Amino acid sequence: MATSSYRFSIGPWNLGQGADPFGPPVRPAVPFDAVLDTAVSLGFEGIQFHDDDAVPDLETLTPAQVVKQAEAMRRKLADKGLVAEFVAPRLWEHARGIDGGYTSNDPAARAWALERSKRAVDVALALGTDLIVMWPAREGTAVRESKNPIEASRQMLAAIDVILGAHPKIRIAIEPKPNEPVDHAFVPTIGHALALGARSADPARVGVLIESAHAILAGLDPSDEMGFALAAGKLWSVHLNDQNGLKFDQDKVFGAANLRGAFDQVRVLEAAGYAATGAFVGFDVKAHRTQPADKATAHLATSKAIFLKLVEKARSYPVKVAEQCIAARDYEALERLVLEHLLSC
Ligand code: XUL
Ligand code: MN
Repeated sequence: MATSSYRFSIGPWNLGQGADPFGPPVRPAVPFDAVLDTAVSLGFEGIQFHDDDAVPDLETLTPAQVVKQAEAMRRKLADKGLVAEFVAPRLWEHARGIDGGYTSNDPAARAWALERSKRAVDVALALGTDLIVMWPAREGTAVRESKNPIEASRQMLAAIDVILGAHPKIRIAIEPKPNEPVDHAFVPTIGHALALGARSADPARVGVLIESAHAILAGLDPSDEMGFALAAGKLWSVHLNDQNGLKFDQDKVFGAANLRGAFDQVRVLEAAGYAATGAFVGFDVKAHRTQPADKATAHLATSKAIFLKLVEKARSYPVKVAEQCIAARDYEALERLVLEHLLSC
């Protein structure tokens, strides 16, 4: 079975130190080179970057210095047989982005966010990728009346156009999340993201990255969200993970909370021939805080192993029998067929 035709990617934030809002880090920081070595040893070909993962302290450097450092990173990746998948401008950690970037009420902060995003485009191109991921982290509100949602929607669209304008080849994958760190985000779902993209200066260059947990947090089914984007030819990356209901963004191992939901996601990727598009499968998962440092890559290995098992389940799904159930409108029989298929060895 050619399950190996999928390309897998990780980001350095997937090897975290276990800090949460109630407790400090419990594991030593993982040096960037160790992230790359982990990627190689677990069979991940792509590296996902926040702009300053690739070029630390990029705000203190000239644009030319930023490009030089990103080019050096590209060579480092190539030496290990790795490639960059995407770059995301990290607006949410900087002091200037405290109230959001593109939708900040402070015009100086908005100008900074656009400049920083243009630097992220430079970083992406120097790393050899044309993909910018836009996770609109603090583009929203905790106090609804603090921002004007009409103006904010226009500002989000304007930011997309600035990024598209930075280079004719650059593509944007919007990664919507309905909440966290904000209470309500301005681009909370795939529908919002695709609607904005359709109104942009070049709709062909705006697509989406779907994270399973983000869809669940919006009360939506990740596989249907994927189907919606795939039907439009807009699914340019995925962050597969899981989420145990409506709470904080848990980034659990793929399938850990809802194995059938994970199967449905794999099924829709298979049905669309996602692997053949060359787009990556990322697992935006984090190790439990309880996990010892020397075993803190298991969440990535497990997510990938479960994904590959579910690819086999999708390929061995009894399609003919399922079609008979559907033709007879016997959805109870279909339910049983799916459950028994998932339980079969
Ligand atoms: C946040 C999230 C981010 C993005 C990249 O919830 O998923 O890690 O994937 O910035
Ligand atoms: Mn993500």
